[in-house]
Amino acid sequence: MKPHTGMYIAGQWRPATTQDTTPVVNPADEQVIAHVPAGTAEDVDAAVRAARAALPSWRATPPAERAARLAAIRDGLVARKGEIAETVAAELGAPLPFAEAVHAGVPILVAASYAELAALHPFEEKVGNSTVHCEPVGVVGAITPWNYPLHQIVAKVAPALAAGCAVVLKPAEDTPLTARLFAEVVHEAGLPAGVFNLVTGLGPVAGQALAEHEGVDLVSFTGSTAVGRRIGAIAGAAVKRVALELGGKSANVILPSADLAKAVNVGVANVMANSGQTCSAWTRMLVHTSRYDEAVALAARAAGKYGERIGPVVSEKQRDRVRGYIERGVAEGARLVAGGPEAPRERGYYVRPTVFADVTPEMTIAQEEIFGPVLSLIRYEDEDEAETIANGTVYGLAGAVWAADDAEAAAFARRLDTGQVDINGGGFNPLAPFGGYKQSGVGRELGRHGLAEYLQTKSLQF
Ligand code: TXE
Repeated sequence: MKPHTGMYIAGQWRPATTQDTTPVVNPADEQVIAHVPAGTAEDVDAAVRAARAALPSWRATPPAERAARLAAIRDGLVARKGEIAETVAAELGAPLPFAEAVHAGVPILVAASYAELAALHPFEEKVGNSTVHCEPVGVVGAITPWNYPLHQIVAKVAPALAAGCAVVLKPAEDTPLTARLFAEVVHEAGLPAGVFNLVTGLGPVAGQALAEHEGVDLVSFTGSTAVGRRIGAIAGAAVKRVALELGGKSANVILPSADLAKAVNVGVANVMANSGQTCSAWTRMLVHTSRYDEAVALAARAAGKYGERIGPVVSEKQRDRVRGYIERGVAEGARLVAGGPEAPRERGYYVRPTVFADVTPEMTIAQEEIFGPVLSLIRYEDEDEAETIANGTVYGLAGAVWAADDAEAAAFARRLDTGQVDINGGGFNPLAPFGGYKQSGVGRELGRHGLAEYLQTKSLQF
């Protein structure tokens, strides 16, 4: 892995003004693999100034030309797919095939979708005697987490660029190498200097300075609900736009008519993917009482098969946090049927794929986001109870419904207070809006709804 020495500001690679750095650790073997600049408020200020300076001409660039730059970014991601996968594997610990298929593959689809949407979007519309102009919000401060390092970046930067915004990105301190790679791709794609800037650094230092900067017109944040709340308060006080994509505790509702084995196997795979570090993961499996014991046996068997195949979680902090939740589940009386809190290996931040049965809706493991490979099976007596349990958390990000036919599952999906529901397995769609009801967030990402977050309207009456 090559040394990582710079932040990217106004088209130049720079160290932090203080020359300070932070280490990047490979969670699979606990080795330091690089050091990255620890940006401060001063660096954030330089980046925001660069973005403001670049904004007028980028905003005035025809959408077709912005689309062409996005297509060049997509091509750059495609050309460096293998390198992206290796980088995510090194700093997140993701197994290489998953890193290539998902961590590199999905952002390519998202970048491609915005290259098309930028060209197609009606930035000017006639409404009665008015013309409505969709104009960029301005300078975007994007703060991203480590769980899907590149996807989280592209899901913000691509629509922002399509809209005509300039961007300052502050990626997670755990996974800055993927962000650096992305900045290289942007540079090679020929984006004018200052339109995209990268400041690495710690959340409470560089992240907070970015959210607070008066030159930032919109803060787009993905991460924990605790930090999201702070960012919402900062944005509220300054009356600036904000988009928050926060945690989840999604329900996988298996109706009695469903193909149980398929629903359970796909459900377990969904939770174990990325070592459970997915905000939309279906971490609560709701099963009708008549099929509950069968589902528990199937889930335990499915989780058992993961064994050595699962990657570590991102950091020691997250490993301890996830283990703490597993211990809490046991202490509150849930029945462990797979996995447990013990470390599966001597080195690396690994957690055993874990399944709990006899989980009741009020238990901590059924209410709080664990963000690790931990599944809770909850029983229900009838559909009304399934609805109450599914909607009975502060979150509302995603979910799944399984039934003999799609229409039955879709009818139940209408009863869920959540932004996205997969019907009988579903499948990723880069054009479908993604985002939360309730405390899972504010705003939407992906597709034209995601683009709208970065636009403001001006209507001219004739
Ligand atoms: O998140 P943080 P952490 C959830 C998940 C996980 C928990 C903690 O439950 O276990 O959050 O993870 C930046 N001002 N999710 O501690 O701290 C930080 O540098 C401005 C769900 O890693 O929220 C990083 O870039 N920025 C989630 C980003 O916020 C600040 C994905 C996220 O880090 C800041 C990740 C501050 N004061 C965690 N403090 C999802 N929705 O997908 C931190 N940051």
